[in-house]
Amino acid sequence: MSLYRYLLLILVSPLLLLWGCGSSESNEKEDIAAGTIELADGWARPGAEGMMSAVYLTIRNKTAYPDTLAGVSSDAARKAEVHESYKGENGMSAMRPVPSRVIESGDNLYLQPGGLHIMLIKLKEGLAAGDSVNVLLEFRRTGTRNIRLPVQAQR
Ligand SMILES: [Cu+2]
Repeated sequence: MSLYRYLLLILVSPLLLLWGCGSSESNEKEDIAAGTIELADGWARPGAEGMMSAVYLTIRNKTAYPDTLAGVSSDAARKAEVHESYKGENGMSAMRPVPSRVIESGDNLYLQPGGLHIMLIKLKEGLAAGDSVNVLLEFRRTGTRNIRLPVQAQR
């Protein structure tokens, strides 16, 4: 190693260490202290008036306590439920309502195609790609959260 490179390394190393301190792990701890439930990657499927739509998102519990997703609603539909998809006896995929779901501190709850989702039942108006939709999520500990999500055909 040339002397020049050696000196450069000595100069740069402390900077790398500083960057290391700003790693995602310490950021996560700060978020947990701040106590947020983070809602990310949300979207809804298009649907015709009177029919259904499915809503998907990621819920990250960055609080220091478990929280429970206790209910959902939307002004875009007569009814909204949390559903899970499962394989029926005949191998057909089916879905059923999930009354509530606990999210441990630091855990993520993924609502995604083929798994958990929010079902919007009897849409008051048709939803088309490019529209947006309001969804209310009720958390037992941190309260109600409103999120506005894009309607899109696929993710
Ligand atoms: Cu469903």
